[in-house]
Amino acid sequence: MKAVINKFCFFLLIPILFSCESVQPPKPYGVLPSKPQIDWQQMEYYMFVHFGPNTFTDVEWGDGKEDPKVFNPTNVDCRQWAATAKQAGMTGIIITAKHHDGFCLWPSKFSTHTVRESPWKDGKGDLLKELSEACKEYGLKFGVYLSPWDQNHPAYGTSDYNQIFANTLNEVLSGYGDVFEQWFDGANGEGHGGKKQVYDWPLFHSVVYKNQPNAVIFSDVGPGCRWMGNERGVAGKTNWSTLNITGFGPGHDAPTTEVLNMGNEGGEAWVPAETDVSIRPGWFYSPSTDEKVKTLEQLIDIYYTSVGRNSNLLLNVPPDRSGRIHYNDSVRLMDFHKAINDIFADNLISGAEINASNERGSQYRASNMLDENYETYWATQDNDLTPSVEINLSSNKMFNRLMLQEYIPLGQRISSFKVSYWNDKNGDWSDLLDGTTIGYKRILRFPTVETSRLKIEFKGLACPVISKIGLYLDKVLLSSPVIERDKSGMVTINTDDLQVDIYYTTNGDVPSEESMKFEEDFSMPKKGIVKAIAISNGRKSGVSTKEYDVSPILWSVISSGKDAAFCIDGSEHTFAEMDKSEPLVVDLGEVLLLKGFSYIPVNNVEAANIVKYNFYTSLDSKNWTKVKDGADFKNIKNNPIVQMTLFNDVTKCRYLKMQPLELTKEVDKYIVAELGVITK
Ligand code: FUL
Repeated sequence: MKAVINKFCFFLLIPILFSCESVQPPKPYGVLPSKPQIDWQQMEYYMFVHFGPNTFTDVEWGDGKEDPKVFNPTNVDCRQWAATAKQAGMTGIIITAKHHDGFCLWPSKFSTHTVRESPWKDGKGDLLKELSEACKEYGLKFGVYLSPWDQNHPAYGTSDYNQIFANTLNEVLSGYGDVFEQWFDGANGEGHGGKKQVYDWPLFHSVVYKNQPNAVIFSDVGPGCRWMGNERGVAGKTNWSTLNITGFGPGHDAPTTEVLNMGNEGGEAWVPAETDVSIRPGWFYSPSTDEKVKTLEQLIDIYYTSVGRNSNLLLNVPPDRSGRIHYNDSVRLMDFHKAINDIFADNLISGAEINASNERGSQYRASNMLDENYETYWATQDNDLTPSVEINLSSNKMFNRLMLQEYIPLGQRISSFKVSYWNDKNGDWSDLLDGTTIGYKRILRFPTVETSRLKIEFKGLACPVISKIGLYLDKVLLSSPVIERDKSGMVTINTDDLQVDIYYTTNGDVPSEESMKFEEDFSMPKKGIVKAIAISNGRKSGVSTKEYDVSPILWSVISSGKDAAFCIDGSEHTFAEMDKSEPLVVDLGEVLLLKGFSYIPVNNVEAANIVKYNFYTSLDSKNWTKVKDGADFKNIKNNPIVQMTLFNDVTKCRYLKMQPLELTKEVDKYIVAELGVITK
């Protein structure tokens, strides 16, 4: 009897075995990610930490001449950084082990400009040790940023430097356990005495792979992952993880920022995008940015334009001068994490029925897109490049977010797609959106629809291989109020939302329903701080903050130039355009005691902003004192944010003169959004 059953079972099994054997998985398309790149992509969101002498000197780029004694944090707590990252939902931390100033956060044998020479822990500290251990404790991956550009090292610009940098790299990558990402900054400026260096990238890469075979190498062009072309947090809507790399290199040799932003369809190598952006305006901590931490809405927006556009998000959270993450950043991160969790907690597609126009076989059925397992996916037969799927929800549902994920181990295959929903009113399908690429993860935003049916039509370079579809309702936050002050010092507070009340404070307190209600513009012509919140039926917006110095009410621009007065009208949205040969001269209308000035460039990487300049002050517009000689705004090309510049001494003056010497691009005219003062 036993034998009979066995035989019988065997015959039953034959069709199953046969059907399994006959359906092969789809063939991979184009270049493919390596296993470390797949693991890296699944990390999605992790922390960048900029920490070093610049934390204490209030500059974005130190010049390497800083006394190592400036690095003197009183209470470094890497466990607090790791705990914050973990609680914020992050998966790792990348630390600036050495920035352009050459200062090493570990006691390197190959430099005399390190923590060893600083007063921190009497020169016995090792930040990489503390952070790598904290990451291990909190289950986070550890990564390192090392800048080849080194303005301190005496060998920079000589034939010895590349080997010295390789030794440095070797030290970092062999001494602190696993490193998931090696971040190479492509910046290549001058070192001692204007010396330049040609970097030996093959040597640097070999040191990485020798020590950390699974590390993903970041640079403008990879090879592990790429810079996505701006520091604003906005990856391309079209974003290929493939890139043409022949003839290109990091820094000056990089492809255009547009190509970096979008990748190349059918590109030669798998080099996915990473979005690096700071939670504050600058990369390093400054007390002047405590009130300028990005709002919750800005962070959520960045999530959609990075993780939601096939890019990992590397969010910079710079520790303060004590060596801890500041309360303001930490609170914002927790709110951000909660908001993202809330939005994506409830996948409205669960329980839905899904039908595809084509299925490769039962192993690759459409319902694989509804489970949580990334490894199971829907695929069609090889020759069907334009299939569609129809989703029937069990009842009418409201949603405004669609998430799609390709199974990237088989390549990036979708080149476009179209989504429509069943419109009960018309009794027909209505267009919802058109998209281009998907990649590892794509999240689409659209106005809320209520429907029970959704249709997605795909177009692939090869047959689609889709791992997941999700539908969500983002109960969009109330918009944070926009605070603006005009030339005369009148402050107005606006919001896009209807039927909300705005409350504000001018004493630095966090506003609430107990605060002053904004009903009409108010005057604040002198220094001050305004904080505002929108509230509607218990729902609250994020808090907006604006800090002001004296308003330009009495000011006038003396130099000619197109729309010259726009650079002192209180608005960042308008700008003056001047001939490069002509300085910008401003009459303050009264004598002021100034600590420095502020310059707001036009916030666009393509704008002709000022990089290098001379700055003068005067009491009578005839006798000028040069207070800045050949000074420059660091990193202004990639990150065109407000520049706060302090003079060496407090200066009494009535007139200001700024003479540009170099612009972010080679053109004859420069532009200035706003010029302001920092009074004593
Ligand atoms: C840039 C640097 O110049 C900035 O200072 C910052 O480190 C940023 C992440 O990369 O290239």
